[in-house]
Amino acid sequence: MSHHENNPVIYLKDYLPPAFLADKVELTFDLYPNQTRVKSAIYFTRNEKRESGLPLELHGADLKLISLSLDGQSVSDDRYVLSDDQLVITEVPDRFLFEAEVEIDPANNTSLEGLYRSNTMFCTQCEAEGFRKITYYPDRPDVMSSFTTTVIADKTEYPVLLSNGNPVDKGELDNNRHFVTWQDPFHKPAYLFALVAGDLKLVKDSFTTMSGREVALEIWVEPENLSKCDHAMLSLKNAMKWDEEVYGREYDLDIYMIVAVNDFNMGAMENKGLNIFNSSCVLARADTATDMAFQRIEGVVAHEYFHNWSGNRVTCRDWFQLSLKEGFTVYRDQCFSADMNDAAVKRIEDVSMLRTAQFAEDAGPTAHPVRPDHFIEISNFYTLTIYEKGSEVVRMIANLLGPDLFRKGSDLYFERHDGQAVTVEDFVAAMSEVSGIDFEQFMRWYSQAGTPQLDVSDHYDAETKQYHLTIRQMTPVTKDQQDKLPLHIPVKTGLLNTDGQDIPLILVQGEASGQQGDTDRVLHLREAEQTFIFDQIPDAPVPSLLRGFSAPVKLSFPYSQQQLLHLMRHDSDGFNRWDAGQRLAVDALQTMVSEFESGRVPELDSGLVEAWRNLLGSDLSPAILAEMLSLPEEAYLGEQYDVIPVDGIHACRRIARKTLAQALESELRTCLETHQLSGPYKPDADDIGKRRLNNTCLSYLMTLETAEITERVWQQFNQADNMTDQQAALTMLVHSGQDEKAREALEQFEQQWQQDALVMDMWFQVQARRPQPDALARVKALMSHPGFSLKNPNKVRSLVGAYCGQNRVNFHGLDGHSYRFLADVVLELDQMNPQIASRLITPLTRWQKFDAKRQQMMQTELQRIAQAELSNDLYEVISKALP
Ligand code: 0A1
Ligand code: ZN
Repeated sequence: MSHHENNPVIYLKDYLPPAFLADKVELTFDLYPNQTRVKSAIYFTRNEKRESGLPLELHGADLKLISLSLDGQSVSDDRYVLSDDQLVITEVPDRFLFEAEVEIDPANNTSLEGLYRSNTMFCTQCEAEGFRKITYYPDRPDVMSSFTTTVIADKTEYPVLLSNGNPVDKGELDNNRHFVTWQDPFHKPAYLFALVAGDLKLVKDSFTTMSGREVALEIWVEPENLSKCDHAMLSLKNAMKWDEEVYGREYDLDIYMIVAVNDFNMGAMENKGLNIFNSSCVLARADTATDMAFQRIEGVVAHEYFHNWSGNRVTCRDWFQLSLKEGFTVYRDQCFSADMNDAAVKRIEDVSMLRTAQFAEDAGPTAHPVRPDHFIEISNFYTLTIYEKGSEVVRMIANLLGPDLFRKGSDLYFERHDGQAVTVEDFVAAMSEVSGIDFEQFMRWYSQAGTPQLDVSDHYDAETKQYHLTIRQMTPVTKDQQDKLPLHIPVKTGLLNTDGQDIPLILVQGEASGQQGDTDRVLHLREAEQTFIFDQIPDAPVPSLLRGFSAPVKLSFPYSQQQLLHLMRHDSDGFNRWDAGQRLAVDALQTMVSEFESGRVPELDSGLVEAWRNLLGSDLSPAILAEMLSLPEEAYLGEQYDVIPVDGIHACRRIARKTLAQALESELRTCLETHQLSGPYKPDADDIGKRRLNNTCLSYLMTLETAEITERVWQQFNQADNMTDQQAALTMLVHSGQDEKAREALEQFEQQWQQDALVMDMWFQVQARRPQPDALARVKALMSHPGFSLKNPNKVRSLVGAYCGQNRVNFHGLDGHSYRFLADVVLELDQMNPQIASRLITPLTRWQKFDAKRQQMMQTELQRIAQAELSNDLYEVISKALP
């Protein structure tokens, strides 16, 4: 690995306030694809929090300096030092005007960070440290300033010129050029700066805020996408209303803009007043987007909107505090989506994702705390841990306080810190102040990496009628942290009697919130081991533990099949009803995998078949039924092992699905008939639930591979008026053993949708996930498809990301070809887009979880990558992942 002395590790403990603050920033962009000129005028003042005499240090990357002056005087060569990433000017006064002009090359900026081109438009991405690719600046979130931005460009090619805040001036210039000046009165860090120029079309609406102000809502897209903006607009209005009602937060500018771009590293970005979105997170129409896409759009639009308070008005002091804005904002968007849809289903989806993907991150070499204490490249820390686990930590705080106090706490946090750049401690202090709760031990959730493991055992004493629950907690060692301390873990608990009813809980030992006699109480686990004793329990109960997934932990309890069936049927907690079914399925599948591993023919436990039969005969809502009927994903099953039996899991899950289909064929058919939809497509919770259930039933039936079912799926593929059903049918056909049908369907789909890049992403993805052994060859061939491009992150994710991340049997094929393939792609990609390269490599970094042969092959590829000249991003990940 090339020696990276210019990629130093940055530590939280080294934080120092900035030496200079910016009071006002004026920018002028003269846009040209290859030679854009950026003029800056920055009014700096020395920060009293730092010692006098410090030089002015500005960040800068890939900039060509044209001119430099202080208070109108050009700066002589001996007063400044220019390096690859910095401009340092010595002997500056306490207050001065800094002016510079730089030249940049947006057309060749393939990193999609800073100012770049997407198709024919110009756009920016500045979080986390992209502004330094635009001009010299103290590119850190604790430097907040007002921005005035003038954008100049060719009038014909770029009729629309946008930046943050309000438009204050515009006009015509020579040579067919024009300009617009934007002013953002709110002080913001540079990472929230944005600029867009292009030939864009507008969808317009408005929102009247709770104080009666009218806000213009604008969604800017390429002309062909005008018909795909309604859902995003509706989601935005719903989010604005929700934030007023639930958090008392009102929007602050007169205009709120969203722009859809095709080339974007992440989902979207909360730039002040000018959100820039990956087109996949804005554009939806019934015939082009799945229910999942509709719901993701609703969530992401809300997420970015909510950042206006949790992130923009109150921002982060430094990037170690990233989860301060992200964890809180994810928690807010999860609650919003729960309110807009089926709350129980939303919780199940969020927890599934956390337990599958975040737990895996926590167990891998890049594990880090919700608040990391060091990094090389901050872009590597936009992770499931920061976002999803961070949200779970906020959720625990919210649950500890209850809704009223949590609202008081958030009000205090926003009021006290409006316009400031703050820390996790500031957030928790507000919550502690309004509630009187002591969060000292709880703070370890922010500093300690790894997923806590809870081992629970019980004992019922028939004589005393007492029930003992003993809980042990242990957080496994992670790469950077050897010693783990006990956490404060809220374990929401209920006890079911033999009739399935909740027993009133009278706790005589141990700490819990709630009243004596409540039927569900939150046990406060603080020690490494604690016993909670319940009194007046008439018979041995079945414990319902961690209700609603009250803490992001793994919990094991020696449940019998009978007990799980009891919980599945009777638990008053919907989440735990689902989870009991999942535990039952995991047990059954693990038994099968052991059989498979020892060379026997695995058979599915008849208890599971009967449980699924009961589900199909129950009166559960379609949405919940669909969730409950779904077997745990291969990735989640893999998580249950130290060494993942990839092939066994895949084979046994297939066998289990087929066994269920054979045994329950008539029930599945009946279910399918009873939930038929009528009327036009609606992406509401009810219809989404029905479509999900129907496609779940149909895909079980498809495992039977009869001509009749195949025909039925084919009909759905052809006749569906919505992409959810069409895509589901396509997947069933392509993932079945019927190659001819698969080929035909793919061809037809391509014909129908080749002009629509987002739909084609699905076409790539379906093939990438195909379980048949030709998948790798197909993926390689598809990389030369005219619709594919390594420069477009959505395409890379849909094809290479989906194959390596979601096609486990094939990716872990014993010939090692897929490992080599991924390494090759990552090496090529790192030259263009380091952020995407370092994300894409993830599956190879998880070698610890595989057998010796696979481990060795995976490590070989990591070592091969390490030989190359790498970006900071990839270097950091590879160096952690190497054995
Ligand atoms: N703050 C955005 C996510 C985001 C982060 C980094 C980006 O570029 C490297 C882009 C977007 C959010 O949470 O939505
Ligand atoms: Zn965010």
